[in-house]
Amino acid sequence: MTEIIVPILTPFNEKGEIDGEKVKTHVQNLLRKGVDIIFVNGTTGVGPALSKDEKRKMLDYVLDVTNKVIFQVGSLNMKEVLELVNYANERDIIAVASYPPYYFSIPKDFVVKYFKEICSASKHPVYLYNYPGATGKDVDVNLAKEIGCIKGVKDTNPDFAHTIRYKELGIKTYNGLENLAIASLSILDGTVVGAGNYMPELFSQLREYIKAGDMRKALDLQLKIDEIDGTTIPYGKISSMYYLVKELQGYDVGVPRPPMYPLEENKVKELVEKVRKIWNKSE
Ligand code: ELE
Repeated sequence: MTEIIVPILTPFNEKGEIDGEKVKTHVQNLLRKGVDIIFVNGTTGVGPALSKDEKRKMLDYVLDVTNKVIFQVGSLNMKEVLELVNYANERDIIAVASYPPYYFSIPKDFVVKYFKEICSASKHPVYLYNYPGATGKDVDVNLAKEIGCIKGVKDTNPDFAHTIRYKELGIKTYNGLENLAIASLSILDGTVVGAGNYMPELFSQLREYIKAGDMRKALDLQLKIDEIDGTTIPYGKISSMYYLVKELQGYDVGVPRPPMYPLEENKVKELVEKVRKIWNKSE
């Protein structure tokens, strides 16, 4: 069966500290609603904005509930990357993942070296998190081939043809965009969806429709998901999720931490009303 992977948001309290109990409640609910794997320290989990200690804490809180985990270790500090890989080595997880070194203009062979170093240090399979729109680097199928040790990829890329090509390497291949979930769940190994934090059941339902060959229903549901996901953009997709989990899943996952600013009360009310209206529309 194809996999639904949720890049888990990172629950913070008012002081900006991670709240471990909230992580666990959230993971339990996601698994109950059909999510297969938790991706830790991704974009939605504000991975680049977490300290090394916070990244480790997130891993352990999730591991208290499940070992179906992909642990994102990317950083511009190589020492930290390797420490996180070693931390993962002592734990039972599916894979470690990393985006390439971002921000700096570097030649491709530096990217190759970066991933090779991770592979040599890791006892777990190493997955590539390719998100050219955010990192400014495209580690495409050819570069992944050159790296040689990549065992899976999450490609956050509107160019689905780009994602499909990784299959040439015979590796686990996921696309990371909500609006391509229908395609990812049909022909790839699954989908990685941030919006799965607050509407996991809709992605499970989407997978059911696809499995049953009911593509018309699947398409209508995909369009509903897109409409909901699109509604959150002006409010900040990541900030919105905290409020939508509370509203739609029924438990508290804390607040976002600046620079993901919390939303004012009137904005939350407006957002929730809009989303509920779309959610409750019949397909
Ligand atoms: C998505 C990104 C994409 C999910 C992660 C994910 O969070 O790690 O703003 O939709 O382009 O790839 O969150 O973000 P948007 O894999």
